[in-house]
Amino acid sequence: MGRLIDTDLELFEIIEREKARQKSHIELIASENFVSPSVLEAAGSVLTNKYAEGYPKKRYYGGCEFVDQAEDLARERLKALFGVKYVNVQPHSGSQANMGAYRAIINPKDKVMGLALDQGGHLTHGHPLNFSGVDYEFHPYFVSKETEMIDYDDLAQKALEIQPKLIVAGASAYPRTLDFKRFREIADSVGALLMVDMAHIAGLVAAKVHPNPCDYADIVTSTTHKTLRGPRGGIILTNNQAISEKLDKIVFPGIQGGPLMHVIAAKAVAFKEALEPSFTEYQKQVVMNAKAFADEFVKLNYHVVSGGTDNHLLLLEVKSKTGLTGKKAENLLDRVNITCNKNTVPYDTEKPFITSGIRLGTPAMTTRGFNEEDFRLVARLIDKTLSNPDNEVILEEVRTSVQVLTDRYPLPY
Ligand code: DSN
Repeated sequence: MGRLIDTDLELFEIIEREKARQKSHIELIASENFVSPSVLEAAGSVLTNKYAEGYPKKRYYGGCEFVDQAEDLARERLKALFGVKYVNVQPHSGSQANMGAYRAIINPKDKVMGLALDQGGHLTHGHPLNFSGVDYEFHPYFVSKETEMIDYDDLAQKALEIQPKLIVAGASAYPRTLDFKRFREIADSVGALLMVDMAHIAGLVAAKVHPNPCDYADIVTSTTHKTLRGPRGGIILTNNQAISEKLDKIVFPGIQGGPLMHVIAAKAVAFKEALEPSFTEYQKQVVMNAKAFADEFVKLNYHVVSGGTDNHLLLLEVKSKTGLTGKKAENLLDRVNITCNKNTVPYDTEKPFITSGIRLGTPAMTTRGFNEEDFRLVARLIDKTLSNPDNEVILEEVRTSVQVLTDRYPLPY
């Protein structure tokens, strides 16, 4: 046994290369963030050695007294963060959280409605190859062609026709505030349950810069590593005791075995950080940065989906202004050390692997200290890159500007 640098130089160097990439690139993937050294420390702690199947004080293994304390801490902090009565912090991921939530409240073959996957919905909201699409009968709802925002009237009408057991609200590429009150009213109008997957916006919700779905939904799921800025993992929240009791049995032993106690400890650290006033300031800046970013693209004559953003991300339709597909734009931006992902835009005519757009998020670079002016500059660098795809001199100029920016805001690792 020894340090990684001594025992496995090959892997050590891979990690060092990834660290250097993270430091030197402008990270705009809307679902990514940079955790604090404290979160990293807990995630890399000796708690990874411990098996703890079950829940605090009801485990199937001895020696759980300290991991019990870690899980209790995570649970209490999470309840305080979202003002909710019952939580489960064991899901290994957002997908596991969603599987647990579905199984707790609906049955196989039940009808469910979720946002269309090519309009911002998520894999676990009914993709035909995902367990959600296999186990349940999903029906999509859509954004309006005119406003590119969720068409709640159309959703209400479709819900009347379909009579779903469950409506799922939540998205992985939707730049606008979700109207949970309206979702609740629509669900109630057809006797459906409401589930909110707040993975993307959980940090904004915690900081009260987005309405809290826990006030409206029967069950809420999230990941912990996006705007919430914790380790990779999932969580489930509810105010309903009966749902909570069923859910705990479904997460373990229903779909998971031993919880990842090192990750649960890191979740506890992240929840503590999110309860601090500085986290609210951070989330306010995330949103202000996204607005400035979107505004600059509008000034540069890009089609910003829905005309702007209320949250941490924007969807940029690149094809009509630059002639490039989303895939080409993503690859080109990679070459100048700007990382983002191609993304379909509403009513896209390109296939999901090609797309007409890119998704841009502000959480990660806001963590590093970027402000509105920095994001306006990044918008201009993106435009310069996409407008000059074959001009190596200009691409080199952009790379230099990226390096100036990333050097100005170092990472603490
Ligand atoms: N893959 C995540 C995202 O990028 O939004 C969702 O799970």
